Amino acid sequence: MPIDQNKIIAHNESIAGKHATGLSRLADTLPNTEAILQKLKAFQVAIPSWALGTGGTRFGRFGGGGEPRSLEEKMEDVALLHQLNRASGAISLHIPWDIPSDAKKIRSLADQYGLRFDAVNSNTFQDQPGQKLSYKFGSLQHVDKQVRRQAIEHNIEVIRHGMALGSQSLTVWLSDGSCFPGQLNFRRAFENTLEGLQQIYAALPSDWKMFVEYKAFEPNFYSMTVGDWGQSLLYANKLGDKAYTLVDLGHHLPNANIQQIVALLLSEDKLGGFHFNDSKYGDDDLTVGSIDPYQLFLIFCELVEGMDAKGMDHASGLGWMIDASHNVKDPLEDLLQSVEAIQLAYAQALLVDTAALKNAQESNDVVAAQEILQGAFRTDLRPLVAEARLQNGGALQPLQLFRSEKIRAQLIGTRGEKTSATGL
Ligand code: PSV
Ligand code: MN
Repeated sequence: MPIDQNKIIAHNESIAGKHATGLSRLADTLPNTEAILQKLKAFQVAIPSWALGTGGTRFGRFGGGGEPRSLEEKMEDVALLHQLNRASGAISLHIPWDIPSDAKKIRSLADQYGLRFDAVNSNTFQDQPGQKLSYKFGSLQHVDKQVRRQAIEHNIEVIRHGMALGSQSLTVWLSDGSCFPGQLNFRRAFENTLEGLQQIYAALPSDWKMFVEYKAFEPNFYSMTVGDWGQSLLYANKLGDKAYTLVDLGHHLPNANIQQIVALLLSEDKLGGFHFNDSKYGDDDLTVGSIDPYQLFLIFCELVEGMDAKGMDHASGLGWMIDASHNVKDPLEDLLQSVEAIQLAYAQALLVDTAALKNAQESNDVVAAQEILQGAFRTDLRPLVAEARLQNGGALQPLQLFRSEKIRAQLIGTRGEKTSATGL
């Protein structure tokens, strides 16, 4: 295993007293800490394989050393995260960046680590070495049928890789669109894309879901063929019951009310899942909760309320994934922060007094509604999240332990200073 379990136990013992004080203070003042704790313990967030190495911008990349060099090492990193927080028990792969050389071996390694494979992601936004036709002018939308065919076949290939690993969902994000007025016939681009998605959908196993991810801009800056939640929903509705919209928090125009989008997609039974991250301007892919934790909390309020209304299981009803990667943090530390931010927002949303909020809404008491939401948001539930980790066998303070054990230095020792297997 990536870290000796005894080290986790020793770490927990060293701060047990302080933790117990914080926890009992919460239990004494809040009504439902035990119920929140049980839900937190069941909640898992998938780690994207491409977030394990340092990201970059188009201006440069500053690799941090000790980054994973192979799929096996990426899994080792996720296993380490999971050992520390017990909330990262799944990995999301991107094909062809993560093609398993031997699916059986990879699957048994995952079993050994207690990991499962979350959504597999296709990639028609880059040309790969040896690829016959170029995606320069799009993939599923392309004017050339041969290019469309190639993109469809790639997606079907991705499904096959996912099946071999026990994955149960495919995420399709298309960079398709146009950079200039007149470049593209919007209607034909939509029709071609729909036809392609239909063929991919037809290849989905019966127990799979297909997530159609939208994005407002980048790499195309005049139009995106799956540019917003409305377009994604249109495709998903036309495709069928196994197709859903995927919400990447960084894929909206500034100031979009993401929580409202989430509420409506959920009520239409078309919300598939998330790519969590945070942003100030666009698709910044920053650490979850680092810029606007209140928005994250409000999103979780809609999720908890909407999922409860539908009787959905919080842990398994939707696809919970992170999609973040950047230049200046240790990627593993960043992911520990991201998972914790998600757990905190979830716990705070569970704390909301839903009956009182409903009352406030029905009586148009705007002030009371704000007090209720902000009361929950301003409650420090970190001891409860730590307790969930403890009860699941993880570390009370994963980040602290990661640093005190000098885990990055150890990884640099075994993997070297300048390594990277991320496709980005
Ligand atoms: C695109 O910006 C995106 O959010 C999609 O999910 C991709 O698969 C991922 O980032 C990696 O490029
Ligand atoms: Mn994404």
